[in-house]
Amino acid sequence: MEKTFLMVKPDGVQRNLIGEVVKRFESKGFKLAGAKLMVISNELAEKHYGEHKERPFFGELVDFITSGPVFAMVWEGENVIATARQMMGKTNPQEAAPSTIRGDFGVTVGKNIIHGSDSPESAEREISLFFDESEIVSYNKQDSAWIY
Ligand code: RTP
Ligand code: MG
Repeated sequence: MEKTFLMVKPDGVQRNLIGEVVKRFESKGFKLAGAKLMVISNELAEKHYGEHKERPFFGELVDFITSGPVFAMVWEGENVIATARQMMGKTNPQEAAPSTIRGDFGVTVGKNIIHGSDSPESAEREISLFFDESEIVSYNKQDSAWIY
């Protein structure tokens, strides 16, 4: 089954939105396969956001994502990568539709609550950057039969 990497950013943690975010993906029918509260090192932040290295906001982005604890997660389900991106909403919360996480809780592009992998390649790369194989849990859930 497809897996994605999602992360409540430092602003989401400080604003008590961990539960809200987890609730949305749980209620949707996705399965949590790994989760941890952690502070991202500079080195990990630069690797994670490597694609934005040349962008003018790169320094700010790294400073922000390392500024406090994040809640890192792996979620599993059919088409979870694209569906999670839809549930997050557009990068800029001012353009994100209501009922999306960024549309409901964010105001500025720099503090947009949540990160989610944007492709199967990013998901694989980000899961292995943040999680050891032993931290990914494989298990059966009774509700699967009512979702698939
Ligand atoms: P993310 O990687 O965090 O899930 O967000 P995303 O795919 O929707 O957006 P991306 O283009 O990958 O940008 C990464 C993060 O950089 C910040 N950003 N700031 N100041 C700006 O113009 C600007 N543009 C992007 C956002 O916080 C975005 O989530
Ligand atoms: Mg991105």
